[in-house]
Amino acid sequence: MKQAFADYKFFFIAIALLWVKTYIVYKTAFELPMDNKIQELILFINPISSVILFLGITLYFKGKAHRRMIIAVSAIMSFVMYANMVFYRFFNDFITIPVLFQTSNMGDLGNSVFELIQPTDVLVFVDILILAYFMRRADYRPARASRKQITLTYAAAIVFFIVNVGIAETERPQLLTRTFDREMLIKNIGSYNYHIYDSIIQSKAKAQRAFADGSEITDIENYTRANYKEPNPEMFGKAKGKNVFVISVESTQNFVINESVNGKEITPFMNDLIKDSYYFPNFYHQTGQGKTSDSEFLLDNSLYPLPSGAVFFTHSQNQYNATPEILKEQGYYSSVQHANNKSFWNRDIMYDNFGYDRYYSLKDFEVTPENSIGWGLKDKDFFKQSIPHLKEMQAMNKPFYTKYITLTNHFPFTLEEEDEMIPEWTSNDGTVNRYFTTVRYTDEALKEFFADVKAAGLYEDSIFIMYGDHYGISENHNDAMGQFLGKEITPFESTQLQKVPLIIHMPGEKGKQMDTVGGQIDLKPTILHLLGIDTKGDIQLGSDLFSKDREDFAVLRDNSYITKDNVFTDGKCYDKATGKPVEGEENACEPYAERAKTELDMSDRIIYGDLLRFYDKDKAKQN
Ligand code: GP9
Ligand code: MN
Repeated sequence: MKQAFADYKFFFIAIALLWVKTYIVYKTAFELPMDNKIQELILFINPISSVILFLGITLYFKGKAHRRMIIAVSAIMSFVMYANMVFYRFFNDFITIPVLFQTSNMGDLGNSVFELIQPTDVLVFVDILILAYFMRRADYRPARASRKQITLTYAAAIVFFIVNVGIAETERPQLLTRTFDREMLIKNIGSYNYHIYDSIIQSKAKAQRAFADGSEITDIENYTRANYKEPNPEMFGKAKGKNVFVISVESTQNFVINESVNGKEITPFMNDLIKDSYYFPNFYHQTGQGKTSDSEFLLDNSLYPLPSGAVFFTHSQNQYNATPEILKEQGYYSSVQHANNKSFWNRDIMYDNFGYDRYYSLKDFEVTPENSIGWGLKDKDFFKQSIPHLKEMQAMNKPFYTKYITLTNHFPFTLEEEDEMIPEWTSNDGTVNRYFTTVRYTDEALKEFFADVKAAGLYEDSIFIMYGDHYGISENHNDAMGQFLGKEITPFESTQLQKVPLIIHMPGEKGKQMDTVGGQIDLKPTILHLLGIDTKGDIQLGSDLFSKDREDFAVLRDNSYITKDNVFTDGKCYDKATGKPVEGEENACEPYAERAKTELDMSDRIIYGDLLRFYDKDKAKQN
């Protein structure tokens, strides 16, 4: 035994290094709040099983090859860790396999990646260099390990894993069978095991499609039929035959509306527009890891995006019944305008699938270093350059549906001084400080755009639907947000910060504030009904925001849900009036719990099983 330790000295040192390093990264690079000592213990021991598992491979090699394998395995595992660190800085989340294969996205991150990488990051790899140096100096060349030694090593990995999961199960029952969030998985089984777990989940998804059969669509159809809400007769067809401008306003949260920073209004144009529009202050984004693309998925399908990965990537081959396709039947021409690579978020493929006639992407805009910042073309130039596209669409002699996706108000929220309409805020959180200034810029771009649309003679015959795609300020910035809002950011407040503005502007209509609780899932039936298109019989999980029968309800992709009076998040039911967990009547949220779960599950089933391929809409409509 002692001999084995001596023979494979560096093998054991490598295990210890990787193990301890992983723990240090957990504690320094991620925010993993610990409730008690047991959780801390679980976190400490959770890397060991996978570290042994993977470094165990090196035992199949002898001499120099063994040495090289130690370096290779340590480097790969450290790199996986590092990729998670960088990803976390941006998304406040951990990588999942589908996201990992979005390499085109990762490449395009460009500027943001630069902002996310820090000089101290080299520390993640330094120990490997030192290890390599000492192995060489010691001329470490062990003989091939015996079968018994290898078996013992793997047995140790298994034992560590069982002990790990055993303790975790007592802490968090049903950890692996129920869907918890990624943070909880990392905390309990560790980042490497999490990736293994994730790959199993993803393969399962692949299998799900293969095994799905047509009968499953029936109960989904029954559910959506039963939950269908009759349109408000005063609003149905109100915008029949009009052009539709959908404007996805990057990272814009509702808290900036009617707010000032250092005495300066953040969104003066939108604040004005709201006065002549239908404005929904209780409207939530429902996106997951697919960010903007998830919001687009919600918009055009009235289905939820996925609990992990971006549905635009993972299920772009599915059958959908998206808005552009429906509008085509009604004689509409549809397009998207966004000055980014067409393949970003796999948009080119997915748009085609949704039935968009045209995608005006990067190559359709003139993008130069002068008119770009951060992620690309500045919003003002983007809107300006879109006017000729509108003329093109107009020349088709058909009404059009066009979706704009803005870009300037994107992390890291940079702007040239000449474009700053209001100065940055002055907290010690640069991201939050800059956010207000870039939101203000986008607001100005919108103002100019409306003027240009009017000048082009397109205003009167159109309606405008503007909404925020998702949050811009993640929970990593709760301190500064707390300072801005003058209150502590509790899980309740955090959920309320997921509100994004929704403004429906119809020229000639006065509009009003609509307090109904809703989300992006409701956009599709709302828009179609305004255009006088019936949605009864459609498979949709949202409902018309103008419907008189509507219930106040929104489910977020992290399983939180919001009703008229309550917010359920983080396992607690909060009272909106007080912002505190409901006391006494614990059941205030309970009647909605089942519905929230059912709707998310149903949506996942539709997507994983590609169930819409079994749905004959025309036949269903006749019944
Ligand atoms: C990229 C833009 C921003 O094309 O939509 O993407 P996001 O990071 O917000 O999903
Ligand atoms: Mn976005």
